Order: sequence, then structure tokens, then C-alpha cells
Amino acid sequence: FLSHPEDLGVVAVGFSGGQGKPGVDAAPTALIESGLLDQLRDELGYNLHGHDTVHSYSDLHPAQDPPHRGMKNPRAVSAVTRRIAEQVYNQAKEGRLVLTLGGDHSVAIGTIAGSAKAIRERLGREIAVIWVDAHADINTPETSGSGNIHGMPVSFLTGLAREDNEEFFGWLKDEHRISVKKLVYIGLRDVDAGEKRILRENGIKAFSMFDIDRHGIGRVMEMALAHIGSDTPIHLSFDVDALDPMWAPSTGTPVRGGLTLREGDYICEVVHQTGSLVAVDLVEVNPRLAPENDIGAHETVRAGLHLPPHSHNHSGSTATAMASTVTSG
Ligand code: B3U
Ligand code: MN
Ligand code: MN
Repeated sequence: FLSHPEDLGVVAVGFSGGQGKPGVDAAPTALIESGLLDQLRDELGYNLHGHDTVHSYSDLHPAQDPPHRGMKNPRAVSAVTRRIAEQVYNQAKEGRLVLTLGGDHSVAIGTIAGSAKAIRERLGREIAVIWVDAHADINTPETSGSGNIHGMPVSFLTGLAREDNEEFFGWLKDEHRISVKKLVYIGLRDVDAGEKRILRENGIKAFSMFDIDRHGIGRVMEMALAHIGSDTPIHLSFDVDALDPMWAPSTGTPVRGGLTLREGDYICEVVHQTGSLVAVDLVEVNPRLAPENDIGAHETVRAGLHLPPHSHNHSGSTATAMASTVTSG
């Protein structure tokens, strides 16, 4: 799918309005200062595009952005994700792999909308989404207990939640949406009752930590990719809270009993090796939340450095690994 597998579009978005804790907006800068982009360029050999800009978005004044259907900061999140969709679309339509550094997980409304639209136009294909997270992020405004939009992106992207008003995600059209049939979760362990019902009623494929304990990450990834079907463009949306807090303590809603760093790496490697990866999100790193001391933030940023596309094949050759992403199409 990737006509230019050596080209990587980078979209860095400092935005925290999808949830209540400040600091997640500082993640792109922290990741970049720790050498993420240098590593992608120098060690993995990507040509980077768009990497010289970190987009920082702040919320509107509360008086200008009161809740709508219980959603907090709805106008700001809608406006910001609309711009992200445009940025990701512009990178993806050039045939580049797109890496988005969040920001909280509400940014995925924009990233997935943008890549879904670009891949439809470029390849006439629907994308699949692998959502790696402790949470399902599929609340509708009505089922959400918190009103935080970072717990709702999947419901808007699948059309389970809808709005006509452009100010509140009404800009999302069919061309931006994904099918519940091409959605797979990995790492779930904190899912709300209303979300469990949504997953069940829509037959959505989900591999919880229980499934990973039972089958192992290798088998779970085989099953996840089999569900998606081979040769399907894949958008990988990675919430760092999927990792156990031992590896990634600096995140807004840590949940114990998560993935090891190796399991997180393995997911990225296996998805990259399919040759079908079109976009990756890395979200919810919050360098300001450091339980005990700074080591927590440092470790979380380091964990983030591990996760973006890095296919290690058996020969250990980057060139061979990169070549494995070249497929016709
Ligand atoms: N499901 C809860 C909690 C939550 C979702 N995503 C995160 N936390 N990070 C909610 O607020 O919707
Ligand atoms: Mn999430
Ligand atoms: Mn999460």
C-alpha cells in the first residue's frame, strides 16, 4: 500500500482538551527532545515530513465552550480534530506513513478521519483500526460518565455517535468513518458497562488482558490480523496507558495489569511487518504526571520512544525491514 514507505509524515499535536489533566499537551515536545525523530531518521532511515512544527492547541474559554450533550470542551475538540484530520490527510494522500504524536486520545478523531479519507481516495479501500488501550474509548456522549471526549473517539469514528452541527463533529462524513467490523482492540482492562454493551451489540472484536494471558501476545496478534483480513490498510492507535504503569506511569488514567514493554513493542513490530501500516498514533503520554518523582515521566517518555514503527526482522537489518513494507497496490 505504501508507495513511499521510506517517507514518514509527522503530525505533532499538543492538545489536552479531551480530558481534564494538563500536561498531555507537552508530550510531543518531550518525545522530540528525547530524540524520537532523530531515531526515526538516523536509525530507521525515514525521510521525515512536517516534523518541524509542533501544533499547540489550547481550549476555548469555558464561557465560550459550555458542555453539549454532556461533552466537555466540545467546540475546541471538534475544531482541533478537524484541523488534525486535514493535516493527516495531506500527509497520507502523498503515500506516506503518518505518525501522530498526541495529545490525549481525542486527537484520534482527527487522525483516523484523515487517514480513512486519504486511503479511500488513494486506494479505494477502507482502513482497519487496531486500538491498543486499557480503555475502549467508545462511549457515546450519552453513555459517558465523565463527559471527557477522549473516552468517545471510537463512537464518533464508527458513526455510533452522530451530530449534524459542524461545531460538534458534524464535519465528520462517511468518507472519514470506519466500520465496526474492521476495528480490533488490544489490551482492554477498564471498560465501562455501557461500553461493554456497545461492544457486544456491535460484535466488535476485542482482546483484553485476559485474552493475552490466556493465548499470549503472539497468538492474539495472529487472531487480530486474521480478523482484519490480509492486505487491508491498518491505522494503529496506541494509547500509552495500554502499557503497565510499571513502564508508563505518566499518563492520565493508569490501570494496573497492563502490557509489558516487550508486548507493546511486539504489537508495533508485527503490525509494521504486515506491510499494510498506513498510520500510527502515540497518545496520552503526560510528562507532568510523575508518580513519586521524575523517573516516572522519564520512563514513560522512554517507553514512547520504543513504540513507533520499528520493524525488527530476524536479520536485524533496517534496510530489509524497510523493504518488507513495500507491496504493490
Ligand atoms: N471510560 C472512562 C475512562 C477513560 C476512558 N479513557 C480514559 N479513561 N483514558 C471515560 O471517561 O469515558
Ligand atoms: Mn485511549
Ligand atoms: Mn486509555
